[in-house]
Amino acid sequence: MRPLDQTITLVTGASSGIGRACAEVFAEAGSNIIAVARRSERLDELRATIEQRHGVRVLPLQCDVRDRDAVRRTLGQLPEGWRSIDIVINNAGLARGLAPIHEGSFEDWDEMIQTNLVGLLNVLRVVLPPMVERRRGMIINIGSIAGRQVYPNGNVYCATKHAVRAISEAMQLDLCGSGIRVTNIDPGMVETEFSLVRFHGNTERAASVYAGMTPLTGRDVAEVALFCATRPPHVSIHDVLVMPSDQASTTVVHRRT
Ligand code: NDP
Ligand code: 8X3
Repeated sequence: MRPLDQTITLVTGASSGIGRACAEVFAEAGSNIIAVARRSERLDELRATIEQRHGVRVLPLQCDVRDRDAVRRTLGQLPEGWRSIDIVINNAGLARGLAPIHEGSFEDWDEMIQTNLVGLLNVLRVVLPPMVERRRGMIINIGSIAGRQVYPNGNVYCATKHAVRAISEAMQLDLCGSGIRVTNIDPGMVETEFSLVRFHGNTERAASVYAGMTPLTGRDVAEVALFCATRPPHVSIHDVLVMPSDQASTTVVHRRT
């Protein structure tokens, strides 16, 4: 018996980084996986790998979380056998740019707000009502250290992650006694495609973010999420801050070079 046998976990942003690692780690624990992202070829590859390795079922769903109608259509009308979701990992998100507030790009701001905040809400609003009806379920929101501390030029990204934190706390109030647990996980630096996306594909600049220090891996974060999800039903881990040993805060990072 594995701890999550016969369960269903929905992961947004499952095509890369922390989300992909969550799909792997939760499948290892026996959960069937609904994998959501925009890049469908990556989701197909994930399905083949995970089904073969872990003997669970994977449902790949191409969906842009910013598109409210698409989220309603895709997650609101799941195929037979996939409707009873046990765990939702709200992970899809991104940073775009790193600029002082007076030089920021409206396009970058819109993309971050629409993905990290509106997208997360779109998903929650569709997946929560059936959970409330069943009086069972768990939501894991992936925030960030940037949701606790702002840093120079991080303005709007930090604001979206502060908002995720506020939503997690609000959900804990609204859903108290409902049978649904809400966990907020705030990671520090994790080496994924995050910085490549932030710097619009500039590989050199992305690599420099992690130079001389040892960042977290997606798996490190996924294992924390799994720990939270496998506590007994009367235990709710509300809030986790998980940092690389080399990082003390958003601005204090120990580098060996
Ligand atoms: P990656 O860029 O590796 O992964 C981001 C994932 O989000 C991808 O699967 C991407 O899939 C998905 N995604 C982005 N936009 C959308 C969208 N509109 N609709 C659906 N899926 C979307 O980065 P990380 O794994 O690092 O990031 C995951 C989360 O972790 C984010 O919320 C990020 O803010 C947070 N985080 C990251 C940290 C880090 O240092 N890396 C630290 C703290 C928090 P696709 O492009 O295929 O749609
Ligand atoms: C990602 C971590 O500090 O680069 O959320 O913003 S940070």
